[in-house]
Amino acid sequence: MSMKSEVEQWVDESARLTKPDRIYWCTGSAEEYASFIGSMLKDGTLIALNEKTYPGCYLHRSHPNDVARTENLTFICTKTKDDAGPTNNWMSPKEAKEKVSKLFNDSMKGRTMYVIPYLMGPVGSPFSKVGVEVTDSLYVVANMHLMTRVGEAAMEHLEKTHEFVPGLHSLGDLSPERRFILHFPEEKLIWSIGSGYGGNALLGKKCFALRIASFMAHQQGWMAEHMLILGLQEPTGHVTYMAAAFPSASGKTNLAMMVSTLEHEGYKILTVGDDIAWLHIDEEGRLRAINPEAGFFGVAPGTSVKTNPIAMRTINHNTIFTNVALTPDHQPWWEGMGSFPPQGLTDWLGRPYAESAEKAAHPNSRFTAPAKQCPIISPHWEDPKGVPISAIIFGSRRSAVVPLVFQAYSWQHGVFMGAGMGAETTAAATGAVGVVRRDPMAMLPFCGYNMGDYFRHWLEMGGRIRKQPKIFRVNWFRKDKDGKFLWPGYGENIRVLKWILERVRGGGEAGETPIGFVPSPASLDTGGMSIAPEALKELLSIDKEGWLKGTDNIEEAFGQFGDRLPGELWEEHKNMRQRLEKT
Ligand code: O2Y
Ligand code: MN
Repeated sequence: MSMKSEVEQWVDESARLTKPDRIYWCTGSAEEYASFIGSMLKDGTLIALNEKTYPGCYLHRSHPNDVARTENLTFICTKTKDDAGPTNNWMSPKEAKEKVSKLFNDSMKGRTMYVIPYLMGPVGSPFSKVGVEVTDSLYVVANMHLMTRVGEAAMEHLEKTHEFVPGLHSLGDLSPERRFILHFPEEKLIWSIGSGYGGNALLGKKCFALRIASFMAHQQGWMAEHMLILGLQEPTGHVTYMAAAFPSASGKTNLAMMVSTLEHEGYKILTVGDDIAWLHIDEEGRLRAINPEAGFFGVAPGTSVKTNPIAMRTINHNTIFTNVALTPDHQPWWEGMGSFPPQGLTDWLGRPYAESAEKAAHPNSRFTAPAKQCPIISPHWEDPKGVPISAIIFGSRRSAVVPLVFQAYSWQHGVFMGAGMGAETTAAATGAVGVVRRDPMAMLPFCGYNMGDYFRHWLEMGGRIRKQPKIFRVNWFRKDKDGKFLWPGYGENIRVLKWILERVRGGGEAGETPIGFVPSPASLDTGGMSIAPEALKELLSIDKEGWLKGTDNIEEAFGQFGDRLPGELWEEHKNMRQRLEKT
């Protein structure tokens, strides 16, 4: 059977269950996108934005109860609970299908089913993979057009690779009681119902490119990670590529698009990706990364000409905004955009904005924009071979304890550092904000299998990579006793990346500490920036008591994995505690 027929067979099966009135196969063409936009403008799904200042841009307001990923309704449906591990919600495939097929039954009656064949990764790359999403949401189709490569490219890749990940999506009735995001990694299948928002509904992103792909990567000897990819260009013109894992809404897009404050010295950033990296080992034993996505689905609040001028230039045309506020002259507006809320502002719910009210834009409001519009997109962002990775960076929001930057002693120590990473929670998922939880490698919500096995996979990959990237931890978010950020962040983060680059080259001064190699204040290039020497000292200081408490938390977190946690990580844990106790 041809691959097209296999896809058709699965689409027929899905249609028998959901009973759409019509089935439409997406081609991915510009005309198709324009016609979908036209339909959504007509039925009110989209509002056109100011054609002069935001050409080709639209606003969508999601259902007010459907504004973020819902981790509590997200399940990994492996045959055994142990294979999903203690950090995932689990349902058996049988129970999941019985329960949720009832919700899919007739869910597309009166609606059109859109079939979206899409490619994750550059055209022609041996590392790219095909997904087919069927959905009854045109908003999802339009976003998939921006975030992936839809149509022909996917079908051609499919004929060569004979493998696709099917994803069945329906808005259902949008009720959280009947909302489920289900992953069946063993059969590489996704079912999502009851949400039309972001990570729950654009199945190529978190569902495929992370949860299903991490499972495939474990089986096949590669890695699917929640990482941005950037190139750091130095004065000679040489570019060094780094991949950095940060939890949701912790500034990955800002870092990936940073305007360096050392540009006058010749240090600048080139963007490869802002959220997901697929990493393979090449023939020479180097780790290479591709960005599986074709667009950015970034958090709007906090994005401004000051914090991310490149994003502002990326998203002022051909962009879909979701849940931002609307000015009277139809421009998008959000908190942290750098201007006061204008008179006559309409909030994300479509109500007149009152200053006394909560936020005008939802804290998890988003923009969806094509990556090719990014003014500093790397010329290699679609290189089929990927880009060679020299440094892996783990970062998270920590207002205390964790220094600005430090380096792991070895790959194994770096895996321990990533596996034990603590992070303050953000608005990207429903639940409390600002609470420290362990978020290993920033993959807690995205790992499609037992994280104990995931850590083992990291260790094994390290054994196979001949030219190992060096591993670092960063924290831009440390605060002083008055609650003020100690580090200015944004474009100044280039100074940290410059130190990382020096360390990659075998240079850069650093002291051995219980937690890793920490730069001395003098070894960071702070020339021309205003930072008090005491602030710099505090940023690089080791809070022994805080770290000891941290090792207790890590012990508890590691304990949940039982004998699936690699012994090497317990060894690193013991060594760190001993080093701390000795100081
Ligand atoms: O709220 C959502 O559904 C979006 S989540 C998201 C979107 C883009 C990049 N990262 C994330 C995330 O939660 O990590
Ligand atoms: Mn993310």
